[in-house]
Amino acid sequence: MKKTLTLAGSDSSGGAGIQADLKTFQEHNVYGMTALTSIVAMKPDNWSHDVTPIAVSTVEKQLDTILSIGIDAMKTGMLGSVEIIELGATKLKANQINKVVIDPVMVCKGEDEVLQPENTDAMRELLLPLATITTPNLFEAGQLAQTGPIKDIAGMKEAAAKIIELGAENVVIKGGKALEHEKAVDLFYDGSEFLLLEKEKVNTTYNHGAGCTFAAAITANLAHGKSVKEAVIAAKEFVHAAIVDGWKLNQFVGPVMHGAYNRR
Ligand code: PXL
Repeated sequence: MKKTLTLAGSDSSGGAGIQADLKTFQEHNVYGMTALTSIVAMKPDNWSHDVTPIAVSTVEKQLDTILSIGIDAMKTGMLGSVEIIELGATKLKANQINKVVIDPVMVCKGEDEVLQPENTDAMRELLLPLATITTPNLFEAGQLAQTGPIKDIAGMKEAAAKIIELGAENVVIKGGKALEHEKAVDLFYDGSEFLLLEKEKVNTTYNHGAGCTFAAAITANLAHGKSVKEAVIAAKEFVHAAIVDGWKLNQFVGPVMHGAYNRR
């Protein structure tokens, strides 16, 4: 059985975070383990997010448990603090983990809580050099590459090149629906060849957890031994189906359907 780790936060509403990761791992027939970094709760009346960080010493104990077992691949999600980013980088290096998906979560969709610039700096400096692949959305790519807002494919290419310079082996920038383009485009770059992954845009707002699900699917595919490019291409199919079958959970949020691909 292939084993995977997610170092990420809990989304109590079940669509994103470690919940998305575990559901996605299960759908890929890998054994998922979790090191929880933070707990996100939503206010019932307006769904504003409330984030409780987990003590760094507790995150470390979880990582030590999981790394004593051993893993085939891992991902990161919401990390919450510079201390946790530093801890993650230290453990990754000490254990020579070599299939690492860095999903540089900066802010939840629809939330405009103040960015923590020190977290972005720490992710750029400590985690990108350890990344087999990083999976920023347009906003996160602009922050990591320090290119400013990205609007088009030329901007995505410029940011992707910077992110490779910063030390990531591969990058896939999620253009999604926000990009000024007729299709939903993600841009994959391995330092030598750009690959545009295009899909019809899905007209839905029920896509909560799509980013986490995509990164978790890449992680599971890497654990199974796929090449990075194959892992990304297969993950895009998986998350596209999950978005097509996204559904309304309540008046505020609609998660992707993590099991949609396998049910087709
Ligand atoms: O979708 C980003 C995200 C990641 N991780 C956790 C979250 C969210 C958004 O809600 O709650 C734990």
